Amino acid sequence: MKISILTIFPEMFAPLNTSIIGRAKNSGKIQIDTINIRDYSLDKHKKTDDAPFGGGAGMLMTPQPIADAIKAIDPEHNAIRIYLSPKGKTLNQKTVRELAENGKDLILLCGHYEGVDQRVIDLFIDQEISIGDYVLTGGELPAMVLADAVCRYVDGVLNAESLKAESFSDDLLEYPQYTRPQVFMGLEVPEVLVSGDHKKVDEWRREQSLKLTKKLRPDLLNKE
Ligand code: 4G1
Repeated sequence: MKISILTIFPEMFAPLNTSIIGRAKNSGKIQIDTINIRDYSLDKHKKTDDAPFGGGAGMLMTPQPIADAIKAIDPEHNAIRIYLSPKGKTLNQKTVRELAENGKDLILLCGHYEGVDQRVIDLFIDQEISIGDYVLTGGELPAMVLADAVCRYVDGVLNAESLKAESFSDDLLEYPQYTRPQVFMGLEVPEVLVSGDHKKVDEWRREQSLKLTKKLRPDLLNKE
């Protein structure tokens, strides 16, 4: 899978070189390219923003550099072109899975300031996706969230064990987990987890997951 990220702040994506995603990049399982929109600006000062027609506060990203960047990296429109935007459909795990399994490369466009000229969206964007309802300074963190979530599903990025456990507990919250020491600041690990009875352990975890989900996220139980 290749993900191309269009941004005026490519240095914000350094965290993707760390941990599981960093390892997947280094081993060639995924490719994440950050493309600096500024490199495509034909302006003599490499400007990428301008004031909005009609007036108002703030600046908009100008269409020319974004359009030329997209035309250069995806001339035949083979990729799914996504604009991370508060107007988009809120991201969920179903959408993540669909994007991962679809087989197409992704182009993620990150807005900054007051966003992008509407004509870029009308001419070049396939989908708008939001990661939630709050105000941000740019679409870079949302693009990183989407890239992280999608890359987990690429073959070999996670160990098969983790993905299987996840599909088994689908749409439930995680049960409480414990590691050594068996007593910490006076609190003991639940007896069943040290009993050695794997069937009992599985039953306890399922029960805990259901109880927690009912209490904290009942909305997760009434899906599809
Ligand atoms: C109106 C949040 C504006 C923000 C209403 C989640 C937020 C991209 C996202 C904004 C952004 C609300 C996202 C707001 C995002 C232009 C550049 C848009 C930054 C910008 C609820 C600023 N998921 N926000 N506007 O935050 O890009 O994807």
